[in-house]
Formats: sequence, C-alpha cells, structure tokens
Amino acid sequence: MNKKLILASLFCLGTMTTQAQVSNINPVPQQVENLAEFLIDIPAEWTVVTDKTVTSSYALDALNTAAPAVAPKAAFKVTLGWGNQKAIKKYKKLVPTKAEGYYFKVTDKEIVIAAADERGAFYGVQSLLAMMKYGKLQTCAITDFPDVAFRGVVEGFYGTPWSQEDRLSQFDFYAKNKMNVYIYGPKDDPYHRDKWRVPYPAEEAARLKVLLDAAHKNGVNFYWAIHPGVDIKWTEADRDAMMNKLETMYQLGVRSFAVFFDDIWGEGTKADKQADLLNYINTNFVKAKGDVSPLVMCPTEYNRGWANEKGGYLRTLGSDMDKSVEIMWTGNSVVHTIDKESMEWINERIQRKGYIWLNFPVSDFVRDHILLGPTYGNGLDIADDLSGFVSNPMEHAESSKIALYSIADYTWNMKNYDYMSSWDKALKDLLPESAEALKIWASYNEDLGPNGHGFRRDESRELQPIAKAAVKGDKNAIAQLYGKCMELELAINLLLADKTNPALIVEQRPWLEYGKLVAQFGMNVCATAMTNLDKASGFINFDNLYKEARSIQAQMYNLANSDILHPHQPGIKVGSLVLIPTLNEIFANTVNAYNAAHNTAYSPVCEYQPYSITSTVPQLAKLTVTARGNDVRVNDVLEVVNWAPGAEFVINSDRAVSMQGMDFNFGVKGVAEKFTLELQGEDGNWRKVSLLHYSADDTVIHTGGELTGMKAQKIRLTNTSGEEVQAYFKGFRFSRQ
Ligand code: LOG
Repeated sequence: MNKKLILASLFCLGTMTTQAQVSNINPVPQQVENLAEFLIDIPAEWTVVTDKTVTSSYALDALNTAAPAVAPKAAFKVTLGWGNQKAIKKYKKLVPTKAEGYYFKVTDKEIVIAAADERGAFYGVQSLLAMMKYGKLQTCAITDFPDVAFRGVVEGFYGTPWSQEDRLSQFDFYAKNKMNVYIYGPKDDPYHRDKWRVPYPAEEAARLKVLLDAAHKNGVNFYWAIHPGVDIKWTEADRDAMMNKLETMYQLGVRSFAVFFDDIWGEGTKADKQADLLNYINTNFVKAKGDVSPLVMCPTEYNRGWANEKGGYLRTLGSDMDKSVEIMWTGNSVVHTIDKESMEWINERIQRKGYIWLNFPVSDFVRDHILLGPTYGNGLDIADDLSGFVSNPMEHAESSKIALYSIADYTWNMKNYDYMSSWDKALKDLLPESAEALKIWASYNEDLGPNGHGFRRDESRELQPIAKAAVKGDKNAIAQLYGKCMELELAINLLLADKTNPALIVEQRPWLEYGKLVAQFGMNVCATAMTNLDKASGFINFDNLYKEARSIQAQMYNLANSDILHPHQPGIKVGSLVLIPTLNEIFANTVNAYNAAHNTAYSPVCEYQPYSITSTVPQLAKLTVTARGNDVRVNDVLEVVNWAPGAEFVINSDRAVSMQGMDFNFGVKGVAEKFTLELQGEDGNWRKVSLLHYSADDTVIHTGGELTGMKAQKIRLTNTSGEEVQAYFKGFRFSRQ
C-alpha cells in the first residue's frame, strides 16, 4: 500500500468511528445496501422534487428545516414522495409495502425518499437528518419499515405528571426515533381520573391543544386516556358523562382515545360492563365520527399474576368487546419483561393480539432510584404476537429517553436489536459531549433495589469481577476499585459541568450529589484497606480515616433524607446492587481486622436499619421502611391490595420505641372498623389500640389517644372483618417520642 492510501484509510477509519453516519440512524434500519466507506459533504444547495399536490405536509416541512439552501436550479436533487405520487414513480417497486415503510437512497448526486405513506416519508426524512447530524452524508440505499405498528409511550405513572416542556421535547424525540404513539394518562391529572366527568378548565385545555399540534407535526398519534373506574356507575347518566367528556376532547382536536380500568376495585371492574361501555363508545363515537383511531383499553386484570381464571374476566373481554378495541397488557406481572409464551397466553384469552404496556423504566414504586441502564429482556421473536408496544417511563422525562431510545429501536427492528449497542447510542445521542461520563454514571444506576414487584436489573457489569476479588482482600482488586471510585467521581463532576442538556442534569442532580459522596466513601474505604495500618502515623491514620468514613456516611444520610425527593418515599440510592454492598463489606472487614490487631472497638456496621416488615399479604411483605428523625414511614403500594380475612401486616423494631402518633390511608371511607391494631411491648403482651375516621368522608385511619406513650417493638394490623377487604395502602406512618 502506498503512503497516500495508508493515510487515506487511516483518515477514513477516524471519520467512520467518530462520525459514522448510517450507524447514527435510530432505530437500526431493516436493510442497508451499497454502503460507502467514505463520507461526502452535504451540498451547499439542493433542489427538492415533489408532486405539485404536496403543498402542506409535515414530512416536507421536516425536510425543509434540514435543507441547506433550497435552490430550484441546484444540481443536487432531493426527491420526496409517497403512495402513488408521480415524483417517486421510478422507485415504486423499491418501496416496502408495509405501513410507514420507506426507501432511502443517497448518492453523490441525489437523495431519494420514496415511501408507502406520508408517515413513512417523514421517517425517511428523519433518517436523513440523523445521517446529517455530524455534517456529512454517506452514500447508501436503505429499505426500512417498522416491525410493530404502534410504538411509543404511555405517560401512565403515579407522581408529578410531565411538564408541558417535557412533553414537547418528548414529541420531538419520538419523531427522531420513529415512535408514533403517545398515550396521555398521568395518574395524578385529576381530569384523567378522579374528575373524569369534568371538562378541562380553559387554560388547561389550551395547553393540551398546544401538545396536540406539536404531536401532529411530529407524526405522533396523541391518545387521550380517561380513567373512570374509581367511581363509575353503569348507568345511562355516567355513560352520557363519558360521551360528553370524550366529545369535549374531540372538539379540542383529539382523534385517538384510550379508556383505563387499572388499579381499581368494586363495581368498575366488571368485564361485561366494561365491554358494553367500550362497544358503545366504539359504535356511537369512534365509528360515528369516522376520523378517530381504534380504541385502546387497559383492563383491570392487566397482567397474568392478577388474572382470575375462574372469574373469566379476560375471556369475557375477549368475546364481548369489539375486536377493533386494543387491550393493554403488562405481562406475567405488573412489572415484567415480555416473552413469546406470555403473549400466546394472553392472546388466546382476549382473542386478539395484546397491546403491551411495559412498566419500564417507570420508577414510581422505587422513587429513590433513577433508572439509566440498558433495556433488555424482552423477546426478540414477538413482533407478530402483539399489536402495539408502549413504555411507561419515569416522571424524569429527559432521563427516561435513555430507555425510550432503545424501546424505539426494539419495536422497529426486533430481530436486530442489540441492547448494549442501543444503550451506547442512546447515551451518545442524549449527551454527545459527555457520553463516556454518562455511561460510567449510568452503570451505577440500573437496578431498582428490593421492591414490591420483584423486578430487578443487573448493575455495574464491569465492576462485578473486581468487586468479587476486592471483598476477598485481594489488594490488587482493591486498588482497581479505588480507581473505579475515582472514575465515578470524575464522571459526576464532568456531568455536573455539562451545559448541553440542562434538563437531564437537573433531574439527576440529587443522585449525582449523592453519587459523589458514594465515590468519596469508596476511596476512603479502599485507601484504608490498602494502608499498612500498623505503621500509620501522623494525620492520615486509621482513627481519622474511620472518622472520615463516618462523616461521609452521615452526609449521605442527610442528603438522602433531605427534602429533595418525593415525601412518600424519601431516600436516594446509587450503586445499590454492587458498589455499596462491596464497599460496606470491605469497610467491615478492615474495621474488624483493625479491632482484632489493636484491641479496639470501632463499629463495623454500615447501614443501620432498625425496622423490618412481615406480612401474610404478599404485596405488603416486600415493602421497605424509611426512618427520618422520629418519623417512620412505610412506602406506598400503588395498586389494589387484597386483605384476606385474618391477613396481618407487622412492623418489627429491633428495640421497643415510645409511640407519639400514627395514621395511615387505605383510600376507603369507613374501613377503620374492619381492622384491629395491636402493639407488642417489651413484656411480650399485645395491647389493642382503637382505630377511627375523623368524619364519614375521611379516608385516613387515625389511632386513638391511648397510643401516645405506649412502648412497642411490634406493631400488628389485622383484617378482623371476617371478609376480604380491598383497599389502597398509602401514607402508613408513625412517629416516635
Ligand atoms: C399502574 C401504573 C404504574 C405502574 C408501576 C399499570 C397498568 N398501572 O400497579 O400506573 O405506573 O403499575 O407502578 C401500575 O401498570 N399499577
């Protein structure tokens, strides 16, 4: 090879890795041909060729925003068209026949985007934009189409709904990543759920209108969801109330609707009534209007764990509800990945293909964690078994994009989905200038920790072998672990200084601040473990390092228990699966060794947790307790809790505490009399405490005055009504004296 060629290929390698163009397209296209190794410049001007009939189109608008100067006589030609348009007649045979499919060709003379429909043309333009992101073009021919017809997001979590800015930024992101569905269903929007009969006040309606327009421009179907099940009566009056509300939303411009019946009990859960209502809406609203998308419904038994086969709920929906109504499904349990077998199970019952509601990366049941890890575990062979696939994200909109980027990739081109490379691309897309730092940081924020749904994720893959050796005392591994902690601190400091995506950093700031302390704690622990303690002298001695470790732990505790997070579930967790347990174990080993050698009594205990829970109700048994000063709180359960007759819930304390007050909220009026509360003192005897509501409308259960001053090492609540009780479980707390 002559010198010139070597230089050229080196240069080419460099460009390919830093500015690779086709590989920048998300989702990974179905088929790429004639891919050139060399990149070419974007022409200074081009001319756009379309049919005259195409006067206003969001696909054309998107192309024009990307254009260099549009000059009618420019030599470089961009052809855009879809369906039977003349402009693309030549390419007709190359266009995939699937909805939203497109053919996309780049040469040094022209670009062609020929699509099955307008949405496909829009997606072709998005591929062009992604290619051009780093200022170059790469010649190629792409044939592309989605595996799953409906792909996107259901804003369906509990907690602070996304802001207007969040949603606008999301729609932009969905366009770029070819997602076509956004379902509006935040649990804490009153006009979606509690006040489902009441129209939005003018100001809120106007804000929704802005969202609708933005969704349209981005090729996103905006589904507005209504959640009537909490108090619906199967009467004509309520049916009319439903139709009126839908009509007001239609007037606002909504053309896609969903009806949710999740997390309710009682009258609203009846399958035949739900099916009747949906059929009524389908006939008298969807079909009557003619321009409304097929309905989407979320059933009450929305996962296999809750499916009551004897009750026949799912089979009733399957047989009675019009087949054009989509039925949502979260999988084998509330939070679960989806596989072939579970799709076959549900599809057979509902007599149609399930519409997946994936509860990932939603974090409303583990609000002390932020979930930044890769999206993995869903079957790569289920594209034909489902009708749609939407993800329920975190209330942290920008951070959710890490997972959503991969959801887009997965649902578009399932067989070629590679979760690790998709994750890498997502991180780079979100924070191009600090992608490496973001990846290091994200690798400590993957697992959810113990939670009521039992859904866990792997974490810190690279750290695991080092951690294993380090806890065994391998000095080399401890030195490497020290390096990892330094790297973590460095990554966090770079992220805190990054100004390119402020929303991302603002959302993650509590975790970033906490992570910095974790890194410092780690460096302290490793340094202490590596030091030859007998020779320690001067200021950097064991005693001072021990005090520093305790000081950092106290700072971590204070930050985690400050007001920066949700009051119902305070706390901040970072590195909870691998890093923290490893550091705690090394700390304890070092302290124990020092105590043994020096006859001292430093405490090796790292995380002190005085409370634990036992319960015969499975959903309650996995709950965690947080103590903040004298206030102790059990975290909430979001869905319905079934208390069998005699079912118990017990909070155990490792020592007797003097009680000050206690209350809890089961979301139901008059339920206090169904339960018995008892406290066990140091003498082992159980003492009963009265329970009451302050008024007939009060759902909070209060304790009688006799509680104050009582000593308890166990607190037991029992369903003594003799019948099953269904209720929520919110705000269970007590205070100590
Ligand atoms: C809710 C959802 C919540 C999610 C995770 C569905 C269908 N409903 O347990 O609003 O965000 O789980 O906590 C749910 O998943 N209930």
